[in-house]
Amino acid sequence: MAGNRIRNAQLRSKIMTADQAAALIPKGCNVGMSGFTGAGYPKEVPLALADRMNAAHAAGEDFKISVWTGASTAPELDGALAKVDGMELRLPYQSDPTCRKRINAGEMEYLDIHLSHVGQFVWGGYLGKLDVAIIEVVGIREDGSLIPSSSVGNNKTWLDCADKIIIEVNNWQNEALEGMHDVYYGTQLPPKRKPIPMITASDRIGETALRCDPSKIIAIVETHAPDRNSPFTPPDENSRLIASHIIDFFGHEVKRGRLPKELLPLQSGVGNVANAVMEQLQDAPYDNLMAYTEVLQDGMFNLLRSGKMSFASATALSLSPEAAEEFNRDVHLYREKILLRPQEISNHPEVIRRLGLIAMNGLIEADIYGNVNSTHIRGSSIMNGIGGSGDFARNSWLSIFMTPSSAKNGAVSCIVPMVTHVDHTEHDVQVIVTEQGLADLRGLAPRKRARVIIDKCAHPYFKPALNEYFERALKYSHGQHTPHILDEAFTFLPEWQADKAAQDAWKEDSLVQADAWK
Ligand code: 0RQ
Repeated sequence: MAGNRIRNAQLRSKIMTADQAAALIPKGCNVGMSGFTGAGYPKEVPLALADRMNAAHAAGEDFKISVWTGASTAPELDGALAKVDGMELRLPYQSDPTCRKRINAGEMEYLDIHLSHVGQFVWGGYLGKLDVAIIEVVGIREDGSLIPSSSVGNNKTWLDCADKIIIEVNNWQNEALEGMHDVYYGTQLPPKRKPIPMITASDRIGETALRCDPSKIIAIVETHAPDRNSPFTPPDENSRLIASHIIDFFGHEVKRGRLPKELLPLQSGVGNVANAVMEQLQDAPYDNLMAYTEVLQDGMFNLLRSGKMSFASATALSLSPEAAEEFNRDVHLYREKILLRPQEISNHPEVIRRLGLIAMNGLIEADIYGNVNSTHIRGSSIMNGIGGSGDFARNSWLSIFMTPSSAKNGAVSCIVPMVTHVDHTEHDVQVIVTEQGLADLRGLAPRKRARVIIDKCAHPYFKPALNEYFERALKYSHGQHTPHILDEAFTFLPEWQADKAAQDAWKEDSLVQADAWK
């Protein structure tokens, strides 16, 4: 195994152990790591670095770094570094439980940036200097260029901007991945920008490998480990209902001539619900589907396998262990069907707008006017991050958000009077879907939106309270464009709803307030 993936003979002299490579990473530096939604992240150096940090902390020394990635990684990276309290700051998207706990405890900083913005922020110098890049690749070519792994993410930016580079060559990933990447080198900073020359999702516009200055490489570590994605849960009843509302809606749109019969390129977000929608498209009457997305999960992979989908452009494969094994074995079958691109291209607003995507993303809560919170619990605790949902929601042809109508075993309504944190404003949200139904908000002014969202999307248990809130807002709100009772908008919580006395007190108060405003 040793060396044969490293075709540049000179670079072979840089091969060392993960411990030796980790020893080259200084305290307090900014480190750009590969990895996007559990794919293509470095598997060994971060673990060795965590050990080093642990030893330093035990000896009473401070040892933290700032970690920049493409998106979420895995327990061997985010989990390991968070566990030893080794991260000063993390950006741009994470979903690790230990990391989340530290962020919400105020023990580490988290910058939740639109995924398409990260590259230009780094190029613009707003995030400081990138000291070290740690990048997983499948191999190194004779000319020193790098064959990307199962994700591309921000690797191009990290390699271009970092002072020093550590490479992990993962022998587990199939070498036949070579040729499935499309790395575009035409992006510039303003005012020198030119149009990105992509007209359809399948256009190849760049190179198959990442350019890399060999003099910056300080270590090469050989690994042999699969990406550690978790399995998807089989679609539950709610996911199946959400998927069928969306598929019915597509049928309606095709019938009215508002969508072509092969639909438009699909973007599908992370998680089980997004995956279930893709699974259900398998039996829907659409062929020649295309995807222009950031994450390619099992559901989409199955569509490609069956031939229902002819092509998918993404920045990462985020497959269950079974699907990853299958893909790794049969890469040759997908060579003409998948392109992996840098996230600044997969999520680029210009391309998303030009291709006219159908974007489908999850949410935590939506309000009766269509504002969406994708990231925060009760306005203050982060769940994962905005990821690419903002890039797609604002710029797609059709922007769909989906969620079960309630969370926490039915205790919490996901439709609320006013969201406790806004990621996607009412202006970026065209359709909201729950297992109860689908609200098409296009062309509706706020009061009509409220009626449709409550009527179609709210859980029957919460519907009366939402209607009651809205009716009183219509009566007492200061303004009638987007009627609200501000003192009450955030008290729509289960414990408050169970407390009749508290509700009566609020009603009294809002009457007094409304009088004061008159
Ligand atoms: O928490 O597992 O602890 O119970 O939120 O919710 O229903 O499992 O849904 O996995 O589809 O995730 C928005 C988080 C949905 C995801 C979000 C709790 C719920 C559960 C997850 P538990 P579900 P999903 C492309 C697009 C932002 C990024 C994005 C996300 C957990 O879709 O991160 O879209 N989106 N990127 O119990 C309290 C509520 C709640 C709630 C849900 N109202 N109150 N808890 N939960 N609603 C990909 C990338 O950008 C990389």
